Amino acid sequence: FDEGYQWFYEGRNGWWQYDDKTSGELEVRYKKGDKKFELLIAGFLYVVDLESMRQVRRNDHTRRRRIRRDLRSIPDIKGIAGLKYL
Ligand code: V3L
Repeated sequence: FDEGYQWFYEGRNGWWQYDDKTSGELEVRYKKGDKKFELLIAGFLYVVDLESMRQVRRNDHTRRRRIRRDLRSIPDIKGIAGLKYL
């Protein structure tokens, strides 16, 4: 894992950090140069596309969110995987 980098998915008014396990998987795929792959997240299969930087629910393509790899210190982080920072 690169020092200081994290993975985020889009929320309504900011970004959520992926849980550590999923972040680790994303980072490994990213380093391998994978472009498109499936991930199981909280019981649902999502297709992650690292070229368009989106995650899309596999069985419902209307459920799409932007994703980003960025420094841990970006200001508009809401929390981790739905768990709000206080
Ligand atoms: N990791 C964890 N939960 C996720 C992820 C993910 N990568 N992707 C979707 N979900 P959809 P606000 C989010 C959750 O895209 O107030 C946040 O974590 C998603 O949770 O339609 O809008 C918050 O818990 C949603 O509950 O498949 O910023 C919640 O939304 C559910 O899967 C509200 O965040 C369906 O998402």
